[in-house]
Amino acid sequence: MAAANLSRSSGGQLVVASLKAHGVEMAFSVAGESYLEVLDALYDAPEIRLVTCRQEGGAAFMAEAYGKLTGKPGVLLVTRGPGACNASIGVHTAFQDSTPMVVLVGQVARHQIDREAFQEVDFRKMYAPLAKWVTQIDLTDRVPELLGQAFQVATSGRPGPVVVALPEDMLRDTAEAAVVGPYHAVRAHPGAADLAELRRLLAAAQRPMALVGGSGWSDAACADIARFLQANDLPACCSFRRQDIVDNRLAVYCGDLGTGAAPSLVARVKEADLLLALGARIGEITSQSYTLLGIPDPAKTLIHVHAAAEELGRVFRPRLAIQSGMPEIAAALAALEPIARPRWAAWRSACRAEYEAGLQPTALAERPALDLGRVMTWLRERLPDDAIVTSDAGNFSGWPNRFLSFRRPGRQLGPTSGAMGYGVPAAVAAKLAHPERIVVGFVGDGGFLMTGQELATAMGAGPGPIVLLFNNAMYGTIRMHQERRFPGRVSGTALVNPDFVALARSYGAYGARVSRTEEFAPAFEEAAASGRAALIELQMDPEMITTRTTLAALRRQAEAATA
Ligand SMILES: Cc1ncc(C[n+]2csc(CCOP(=O)(O)OP(=O)(O)O)c2C)c(N)n1
Ligand SMILES: [Mg+2]
Repeated sequence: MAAANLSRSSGGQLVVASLKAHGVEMAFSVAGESYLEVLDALYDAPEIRLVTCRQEGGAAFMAEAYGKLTGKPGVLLVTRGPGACNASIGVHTAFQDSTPMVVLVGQVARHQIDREAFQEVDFRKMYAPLAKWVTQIDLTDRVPELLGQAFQVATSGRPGPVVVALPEDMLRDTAEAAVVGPYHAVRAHPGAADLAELRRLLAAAQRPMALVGGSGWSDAACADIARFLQANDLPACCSFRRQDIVDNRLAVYCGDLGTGAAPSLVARVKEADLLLALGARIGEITSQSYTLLGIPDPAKTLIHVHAAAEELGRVFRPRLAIQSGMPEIAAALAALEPIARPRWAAWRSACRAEYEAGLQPTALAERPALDLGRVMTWLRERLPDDAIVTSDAGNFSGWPNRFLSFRRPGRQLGPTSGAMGYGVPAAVAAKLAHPERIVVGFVGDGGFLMTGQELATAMGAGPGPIVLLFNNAMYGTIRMHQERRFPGRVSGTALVNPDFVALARSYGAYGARVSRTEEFAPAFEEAAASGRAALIELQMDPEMITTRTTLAALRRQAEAATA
């Protein structure tokens, strides 16, 4: 416990003293007059780096990415109605991605509440389905208590975002209150009987598969789970955008169940007689639109391990359900006596061989001038073990997801919520947290113009991330769906773009345009050596709508199906 501080303090000072007591080192903000007391108290707290962002959507994604990367709550400060509305996309992302986050929102004065005062919003109502918990602190002397609760709730069980509304007059009032901290995240441990049953079920399996995913994986937990998988020669895949949990180079790793999942992997998971889901919710994307397993009877032995009791048995009925934190289950599995001579060696090596075959770029009738398969293969070799890769939402993300190789301490930070606008802010936040590492942000032309202005947040903050902008002059994902459902009828998905390189340079960033394969490596090296934020625009062949197929092929298939 931190020492009690019983001198008289303003609410704003108690907020900042509490953040310090909970170990907060960085906070992301867009300023507002509703929380001047907090900003002023931060003036006296150089231990907390206050990052001034350009739009609350970007700031919220930065806080979310920081939480995802560090496992500590990402802290966001925004103003009442307009700021909180802009920030909501990051709160929703933290909720779907199970990321610890604490959002402090300035609120109208207590004596004005329910008059629809200037920018007034009832945050308990607004954030009810988006946040794990919402509170409002109405008494200055309760700041330490309720912020303590906020950090506990954000980090314990299934992590998530907590929103704390701070009425501006409460922040001005003074009180004598003991500041407490730090928080202790509470996680369940697997019991001995459950572990014995898990081992018994696994020993009886013919074609088992592990599915790792979700949040809460420390580097040590990843190392433990790799030990368990290797000791049992157990093939493992991962859930959507959680490709960094198992080192992709290990013989047990067999690919990911994202939006561009390899059809061979989907078939293998369907064929498996036992699925050991570790941390994954087995949500809509991972379950391939709920087609992977039967509902509610999964029609195979499902062992489901999750941090939250309410996720277990929610959609799929598990044979064995274990509530546990990931470090706790991983340590227990690493210590479990391995299955002697597992009978699935051939099954495991067939799964792995299919994954390795998928790393070969799909053969095309005509090689495009900018061959993204070759670019990604080069990048896979080039990126160091600790590189951080962030991703926006869009079809371009199929390229890094399929061809890059992920492992700890490197990271893959992407929105499993599918929120566009995530890639650039996440890359900026990751580089602020780890200035010494290479951070590469993947984004489409659509997503870049949602939050690309956060490049300004990276300027003046030392070395910046390298943003790879995949320009196909369209909302490609939606165009893909359009070609499948309404072939040849392009509506609302074509984009007229600015000169992205000139735009990047106007921020003071390094900028380069690449339209041929051989131009990529020198541009990347120049960007890495530039010592500042960088943007490389990849002028794609717009026909290459996924890593596996073209727009023309999709249209032909759709027309043939409706003919
Ligand atoms: C905030 C938000 N708005 C809309 C969507 C729907 N959506 C998903 S992908 C996509 C297009 C992405 O375009 P771009 O960033 O250019 O990537 P591309 O698919 O072309 O590679 C859209 C509009 C979304 N996921 N998130
Ligand atoms: Mg696009």
